[in-house]
Amino acid sequence: MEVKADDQSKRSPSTNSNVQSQNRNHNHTLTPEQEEHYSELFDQLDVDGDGRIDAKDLKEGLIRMGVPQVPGHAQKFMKKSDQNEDGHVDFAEFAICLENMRKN
Ligand SMILES: [Ca+2]
Ligand SMILES: [Ca+2]
Repeated sequence: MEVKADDQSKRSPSTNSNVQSQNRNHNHTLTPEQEEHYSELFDQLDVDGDGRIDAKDLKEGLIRMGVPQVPGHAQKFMKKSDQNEDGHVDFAEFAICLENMRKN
C-alpha cells in the first residue's frame, strides 16, 4: 500500500558522504554560501529552467536582471564557461567560471 520509491528517497538520510559525492564532478572549493549564491544566479539565468544555460537563456536572463546588453558579451561568456563545448553551461561549469572570474 505504500509508495515505495518516494518512501525510499525520504528514508535515506542525506549523509555528508552523499553530499560530497554529488560535488565531486567539479573540484571546487565553494562554501555553502557561495554555492547558494551561484545557484540563485544560475536559476535566474536559466530562463527556461531546464538546468542548463544556453546562449538564449543567457541573453534573456541578463535582460531580466537588468544587465546592460553588450554585443558579443553573452557569446564570450558562453565560450568561456562552456568547458566541454556542448553548447550549454551547466551548474558545475557556471560555478567554475564564476570562481575563475572572482580570482582574477
Ligand atoms: Ca535553460
Ligand atoms: Ca557544457
